[in-house]
Amino acid sequence: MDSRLAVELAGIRLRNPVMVCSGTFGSGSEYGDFLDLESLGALVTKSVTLNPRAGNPPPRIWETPSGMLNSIGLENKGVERFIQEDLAHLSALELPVIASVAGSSVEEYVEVAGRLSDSGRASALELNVSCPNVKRGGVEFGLESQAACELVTRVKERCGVPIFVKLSPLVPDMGAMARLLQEAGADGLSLINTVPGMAVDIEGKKPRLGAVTGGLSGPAIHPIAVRSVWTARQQVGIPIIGMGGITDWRSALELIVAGANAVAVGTANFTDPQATIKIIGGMESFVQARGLDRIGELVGSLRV
Ligand code: RRO
Repeated sequence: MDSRLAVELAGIRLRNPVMVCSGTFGSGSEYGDFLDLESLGALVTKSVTLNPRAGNPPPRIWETPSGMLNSIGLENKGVERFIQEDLAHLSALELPVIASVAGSSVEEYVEVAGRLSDSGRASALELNVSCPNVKRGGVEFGLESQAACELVTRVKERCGVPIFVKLSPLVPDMGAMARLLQEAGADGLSLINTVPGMAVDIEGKKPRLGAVTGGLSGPAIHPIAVRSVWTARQQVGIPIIGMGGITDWRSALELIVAGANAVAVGTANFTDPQATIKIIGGMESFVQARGLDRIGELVGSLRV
């Protein structure tokens, strides 16, 4: 382990800046056969709601050129079972766990966040205000700054752990949104969620996804993520977790140079369960070759 990769995010110490994105890593244990979870910087769990949700009709996944559409529809077992079954096991690891929170009302977000915070088993929370695949509780809290800021204020009043806000790339003014969220007390930002999209079967004249539309992830969206991180970084000092289409250490470092303090790998885990480990190795070689004392020197080092 190379201590030059260590970073601190909102008071949480990570052994390296490489995390996994919400929704792409199950509850962690599914990947235990492929890698040592304690090699990761942190793990972000799939978004949970107050009550269990069955999710959207199949098909839920469609592969696209350089990407993947998903429409899972926030399937989850509900916050209580998640705390008892998944967080209990994850919190035994030497690994910061960030629990992702969703809801269809401010009250639901506050309740779910409060229970997770009270459990003492999450190092931080990620407020998902950018799910493209549900009718309520998705982007309506995350595209309009007043609604997003009110949500953050309410959740912060209730919780004792740092709060990251995960935003959609569709936020009309990413810089202004980032600044207002920082003023509202957000401890950090997670940029970006998937990009709304759809695909069509031209023979059957049907949508490829059961829910018709979905969220696009994978290399196709990486430049959108870099631009979102860079735009937000010019307005805020709070930590940014950069994500969207990371495939290797170079695409991860692009986000860091653009302004991210840490990165999260998502779709790449599906094609290579060891993608994160390879990215960490590549970062180690990079800091070594450049003679850097710590990877943090690269954060926002972009010269424009
Ligand atoms: O469950 C999903 O369909 C989903 C969620 Br909650 C999200 O935040 N982003 C995404 O691409 N899919």
